[in-house]
Amino acid sequence: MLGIKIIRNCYLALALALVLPANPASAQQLPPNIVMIVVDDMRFDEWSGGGHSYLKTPAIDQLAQQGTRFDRAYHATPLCSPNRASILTGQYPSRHGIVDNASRNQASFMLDLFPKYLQAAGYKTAHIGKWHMGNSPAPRPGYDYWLAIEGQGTTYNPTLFENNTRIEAEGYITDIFTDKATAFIKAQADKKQAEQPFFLYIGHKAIHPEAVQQDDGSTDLSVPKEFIPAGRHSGTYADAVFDRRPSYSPNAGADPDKPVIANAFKLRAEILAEDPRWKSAMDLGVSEDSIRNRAEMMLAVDESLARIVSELKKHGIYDNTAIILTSDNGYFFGEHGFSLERRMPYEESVKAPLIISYPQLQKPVKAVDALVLSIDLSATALDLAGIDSPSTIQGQSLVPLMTGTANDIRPAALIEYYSNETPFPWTAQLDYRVVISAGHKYIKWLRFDEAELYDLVKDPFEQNNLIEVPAYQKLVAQMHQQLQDLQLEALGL
Ligand SMILES: [Ca+2]
Repeated sequence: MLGIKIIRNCYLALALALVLPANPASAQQLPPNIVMIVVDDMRFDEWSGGGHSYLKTPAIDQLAQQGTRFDRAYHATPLCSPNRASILTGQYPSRHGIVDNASRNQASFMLDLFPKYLQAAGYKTAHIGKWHMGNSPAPRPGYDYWLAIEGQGTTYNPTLFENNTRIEAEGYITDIFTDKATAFIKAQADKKQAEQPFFLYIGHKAIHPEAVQQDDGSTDLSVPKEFIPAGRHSGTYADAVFDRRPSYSPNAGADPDKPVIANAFKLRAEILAEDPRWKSAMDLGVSEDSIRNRAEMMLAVDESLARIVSELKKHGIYDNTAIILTSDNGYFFGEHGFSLERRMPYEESVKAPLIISYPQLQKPVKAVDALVLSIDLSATALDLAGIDSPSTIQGQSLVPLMTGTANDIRPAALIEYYSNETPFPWTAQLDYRVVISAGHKYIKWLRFDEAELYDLVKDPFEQNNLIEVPAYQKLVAQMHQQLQDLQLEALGL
């Protein structure tokens, strides 16, 4: 196919040479199809292989079995719009400018999205599902096929925008996106896809609660924040009880080690007392029902993956398709007192599920514990396609980690959070930067003279803030310097 380069990356070429069967017919290895699935708000542990105490996700488990699971993957920022922009541009929020969930429609049309590089190289590119970098559902540059919802959309009978045409669809939104995705795959396969690989992005609405987000980033409190599973899955886990993490603290604010959070919770208590709608909206501690409903929503996501894999296999193109599954941010189940705030710097929010499968890599590394970030996915997709990353991409390809040939492993990862918008007034001052190293997490609250330090090996639930402990002062100084260096890099300086 015109313009598509045969395997360029030396790591990938070497790895494929090592693992591919010696078959002269496959010497002209065509670039792979790439399917990228982003599940909204899925925690790192909301799949059975990720450690959920009762949810069963056989298709996701199978994907991890086939490919590579990244056990220390982090969101560059644990918030919907900014991280979606990071996933699709390979840039930190400081660089791409989508710093919050306010509707940045105009800015979102100017992002340097990696699918446009695939498209320029001859790929057929598709976006299906949630966009949410700006509420506008209009097609963004770089896509040949576009199907989106406006803002957060609705779970049942959603209004869809297919290549600028408004459609009133019927059914459950996860199933509808899956129908569209499998139809796209079929159409590509029918058109001799071997000559034109495709990139298919699926942005699930699941497992986000029903919500209306206004253009200023605030949410409409009159819309109940319900998690709505597909009817066929409702009640599957009716009696299940989630094995809560040790940092579960439904009553919030009791942790004197986290003064910035303790102050925010004082403000939260005042706001909740003033307006009773907040109390039901916040679901403090996150009920067992909410966790069950989310798990049941995941069942449709898992079925969606199974259907996509089945469709790829039916057309004989599964082996030459890379599948990337991740989320945009995590969620709290009452850990550290948080519930639907997300966006805070603790593991439940910042850590990502991430699985990448590419069957051409016959013996991929099964589990990677190197630090990786959402900004790495753009470089990874382009690397798989044999395309050089543009200099605007700040992340690194994960392919060398999958093939065990990486020699440039990130020593520390930066996470950014901007709090410009106001969906939760008590988080409005909580801008932070985080540095995660091999064993520690350093959190700097930008608007306060406060910081936190956790030993993620000895204290994985982040219950013991070491910031004032004399023996750690040298490490604190080192990590603060590292943070400043990484922040300059993130800004592109
Ligand atoms: Ca989200």
